Amino acid sequence: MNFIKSFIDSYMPPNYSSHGQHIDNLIYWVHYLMFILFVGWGAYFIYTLFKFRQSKNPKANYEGVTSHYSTYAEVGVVLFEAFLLIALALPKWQDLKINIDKPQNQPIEASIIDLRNSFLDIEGVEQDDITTFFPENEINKDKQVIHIIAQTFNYNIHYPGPDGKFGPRHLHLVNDGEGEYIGLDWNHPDSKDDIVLQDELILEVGKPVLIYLTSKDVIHSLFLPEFRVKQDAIPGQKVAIFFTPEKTTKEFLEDLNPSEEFVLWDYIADPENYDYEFLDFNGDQTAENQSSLRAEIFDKKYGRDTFQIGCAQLCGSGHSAMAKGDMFIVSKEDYQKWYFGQMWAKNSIIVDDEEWGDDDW
Ligand SMILES: [Cu+2]
Repeated sequence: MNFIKSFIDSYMPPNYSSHGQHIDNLIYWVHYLMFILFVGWGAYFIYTLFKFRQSKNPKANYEGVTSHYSTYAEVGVVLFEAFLLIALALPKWQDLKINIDKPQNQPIEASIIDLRNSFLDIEGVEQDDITTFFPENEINKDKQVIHIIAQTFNYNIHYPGPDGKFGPRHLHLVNDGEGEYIGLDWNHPDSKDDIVLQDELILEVGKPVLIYLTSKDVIHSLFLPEFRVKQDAIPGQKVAIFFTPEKTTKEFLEDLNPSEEFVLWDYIADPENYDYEFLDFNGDQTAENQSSLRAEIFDKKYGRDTFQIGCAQLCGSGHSAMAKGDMFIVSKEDYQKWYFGQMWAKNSIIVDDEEWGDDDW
């Protein structure tokens, strides 16, 4: 059966999630069983061609089969399928969807603490600003909980922010023209620290991800092939998806071409007020961001784009454009940096508002 496995492997993307091997094994087994059925039915077909050939059976027999073997065989098939469902499928489902290991909480990286403290030297920044927007207990929860709201033809990604609470979303607040794609009520206290991105998913490697997926308009299907995730996004339903990414984008791309160093901060789309020169995550005082040229540059450097967030449902005329290569799996330290940068951007907006007030504008 090894030839089936290698045939399938030649068409499968690499697997970088902890549960992915189970999915792959299922795909192998389905093909093994189908192959056995194919050979069995094919042999039976040839046998009947021979047994009921015209020279031996010049006249048709209208009586047919009188034995009960076929009935027994059918009962056998039903019992076997019941066994597959109850003894194999249900426990495996539970294994995959319910018995999820939770990693131990680990302290925030020392370099992030340094970064965080260095902001205290800046004029106008209070200890409270830092602790409000970068509380240590929230950045390092045991899993990443994210809402994804699909629409034609984008994915809106909603992070809860340090308070761990998702702000409420309302239909009447949706305004695509103003960039309010998910109708988040920004005046609600739970919303003030929320992060909303479009077509950009940043995840920490090795930490379980829990995504609640829904859709704003038609049925889409969130597809992360390298992580063996595919789930329909259905309007009016909130579907939970669990997976744990096991490889960073950096490792993935540098495996493809070890001679080209991947610098994360050059390619993560920079939000408003995300001051790269100031935050200096690259450590070289450059603020140059090339996220808009990413696909082109990566194709040249590595022969392919980074992980794609695809849509696996024919959702409309723009469906084919709904595969966006903007999913970054990052190290724990980079995730904390990114998170801190987001919170810093929000914090500095608040500082700006307080300093100048609205009257000056
Ligand atoms: Cu779609």
